[in-house]
Amino acid sequence: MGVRKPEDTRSFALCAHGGAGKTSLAEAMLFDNGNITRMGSVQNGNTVSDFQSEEQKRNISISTSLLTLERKGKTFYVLDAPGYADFTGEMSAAIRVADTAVILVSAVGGIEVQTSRAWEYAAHHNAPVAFVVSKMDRENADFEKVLADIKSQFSQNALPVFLPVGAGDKFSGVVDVLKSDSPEAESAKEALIEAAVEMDDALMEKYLEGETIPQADIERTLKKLSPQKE
Ligand SMILES: Nc1nc2c(ncn2[C@@H]2O[C@H](COP(=O)(O)OP(=O)(O)O)[C@@H](O)[C@H]2O)c(=O)[nH]1
Ligand SMILES: [Mg+2]
Repeated sequence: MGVRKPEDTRSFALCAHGGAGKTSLAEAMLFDNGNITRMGSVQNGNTVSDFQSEEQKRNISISTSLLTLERKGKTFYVLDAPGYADFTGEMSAAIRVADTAVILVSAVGGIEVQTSRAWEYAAHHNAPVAFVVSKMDRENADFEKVLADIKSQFSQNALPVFLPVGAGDKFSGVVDVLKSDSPEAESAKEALIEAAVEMDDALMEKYLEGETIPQADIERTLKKLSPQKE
């Protein structure tokens, strides 16, 4: 495994209301990365993250698990924090030590009590936040509503970097907004470009002169966009 340099490591805390899909997302990440050859499920009590017998019996996460993924020369530490109100200390501690809080919001359930608590903890620990909208494959999944609620309740700076394609049984995946040429992603792309140029005078100048802004410049600048600082 060798020595891991700090600049080559990333850590993020998965936080959400209980049942939003954190443990399932962690399992999917491990599967996608080739760490496991079969995806376990919370129902079957065979996920990597819910390894304690009490977690498997109750089908919920009780303590934070640390998962490690090696990908593209980087080491990712994924902290799967439990979402139930009894264990919020775990969530706060996970956010405190991680580089980023990844807050899952179910496309069906929307913002719930522990979602807001995750947001408050992230603000308290000054942690950057990325939202993931889960359960897009479920009936009544409503991405637009979740996005509108995140904007109105948490931050107008929340802008989609990936968009879902379809919903419910028509859900077929996601598109990378900056890389996409699809007309559906056009306004989201424009919003990301505008947010980037507003933070960088040199980019603004290029933008106003009608020049195309390189994607790398947009991505680099967007990293400074903090949802916590309105
Ligand atoms: N259909 C569907 N079910 C999901 C998804 N993510 C999680 N689930 C289910 O939702 C339930 C709660 O998921 P879990 O990963 O334990 O949520 P956690 O409490 O946030 O860790 C389980 O029954 C999962 O199988 C998803 O994207 N789609
Ligand atoms: Mg869990």
